[in-house]
Amino acid sequence: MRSAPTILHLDMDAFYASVEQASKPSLRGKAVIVGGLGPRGVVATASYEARVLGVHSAMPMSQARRLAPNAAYLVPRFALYRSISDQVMALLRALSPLVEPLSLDEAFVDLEAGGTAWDERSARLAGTKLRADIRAVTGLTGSVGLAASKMLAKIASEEAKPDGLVVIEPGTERAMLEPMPVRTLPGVGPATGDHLRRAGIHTVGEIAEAGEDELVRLLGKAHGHALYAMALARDDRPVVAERETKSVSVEDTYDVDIHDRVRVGLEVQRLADRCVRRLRGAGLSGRTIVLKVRRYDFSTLTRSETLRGPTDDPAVVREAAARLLDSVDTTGGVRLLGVGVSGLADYTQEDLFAQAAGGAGEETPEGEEPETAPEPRPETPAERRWPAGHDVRHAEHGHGWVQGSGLGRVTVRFETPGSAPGRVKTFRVDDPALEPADPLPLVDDPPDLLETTGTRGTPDAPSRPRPLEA
Ligand code: DCP
Ligand code: MG
Repeated sequence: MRSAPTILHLDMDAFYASVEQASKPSLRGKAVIVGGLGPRGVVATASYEARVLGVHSAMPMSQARRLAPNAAYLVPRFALYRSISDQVMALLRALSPLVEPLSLDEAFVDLEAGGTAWDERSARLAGTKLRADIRAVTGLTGSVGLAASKMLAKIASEEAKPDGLVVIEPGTERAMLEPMPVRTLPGVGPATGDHLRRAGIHTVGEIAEAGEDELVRLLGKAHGHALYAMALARDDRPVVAERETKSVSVEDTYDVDIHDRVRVGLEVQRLADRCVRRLRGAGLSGRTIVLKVRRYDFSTLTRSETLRGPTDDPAVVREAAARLLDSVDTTGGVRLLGVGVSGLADYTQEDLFAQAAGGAGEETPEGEEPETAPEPRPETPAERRWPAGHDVRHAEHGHGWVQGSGLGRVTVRFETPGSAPGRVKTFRVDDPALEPADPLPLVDDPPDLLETTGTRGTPDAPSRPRPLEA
């Protein structure tokens, strides 16, 4: 492991919700919840003001509404989030060629490989400047962790949240990890966490104490080995520059073969949900759902189904996976299950709504060509034509966003990212003066930081020591 904290992990704060607050002045400082607003919708994210009320990612929307009845509820605008993510990623790529995005709002950067930092002081300066640059270009805050490994950099950025920077100095890692819950370590989800808890292991320090043999006995060779190393803060995984993602999948191996068909079904549903969370985290959607089943005798089957258009709707993926499972004989037992999504696409809002509305009727047999986009139906309900939070333009009143719609009316708040909080007006949904609009930039005149990178710098930035010339 390197001896300086030159691996940086950036994670934007309450990303989707912060973008919405930056774009809508009346929502700043307020509880904002972004997610699916339909009956089966879940929370994608909540602003920090809403988190105080107990609302968090992946919570059913109905529960969020009970906890935060006065919050603003908005439908995600993925194209906008992606364009802001692109701006952030470009700032990261100016620091190093080794940038590894984990999702739209999160990435590792190897500062040393980019020659941007080589010791604690230069790393801290680079992190501080990055946060200021992100703010100047996007108007948003991101939290930065700096450490000598990926695992610790990610833990540090979590500690830094919101709007902060934390450096884990090499040499202090183990003492810092010791009291932390086991769930802090990568790869410890609820299941592994439960497993460890039943063995009396609650903290990272207790993993280290238990010893490697005990960990392997509890979790199997690969997982036990890896977790023990992480608990000792040993993590040599390199930062890997972006690769084209071909598919997103998750799988679980079971210690004891599962025989119960109902249980197999439940596991598949759980995996489908997990897979969708990954997919969404990466800002993607996909057309082909894949189910993998390894049976008691190690025979492995995969089954797939291709939908008409890309989805990231958990209900759609769950239903497809369940249908695929129907065609697999699992008598005799199952030792591994997996659910994946391939045929990936960037999110498009239309796809998302089409899938959510169409439900189980959307799929076509594998190999069939997708149909062209359907014509907008005249009876399209107002909620779909005027999704909450989306931008509109009124011929007379100018730019605004949909605050709500229903019963033939749509309520618009007229404000822009640079304006003061605006006023609300209500129109008929078929008002010819009202039309959907593209989002406006969050920052009026962002500085072009990328052009000047390399020549510019914080005044007191030290210059990199150069090897003496021979
Ligand atoms: N996201 C999602 N569904 C989830 C988790 C996240 O759609 N179950 C989306 C919305 C988030 C974005 O991905 O804004 C980034 O995810 P993060 O986990 O980084 O969460 P936030 O950025 O919202 O908050 P934090 O400040 O905790 O990073
Ligand atoms: Mg985030």
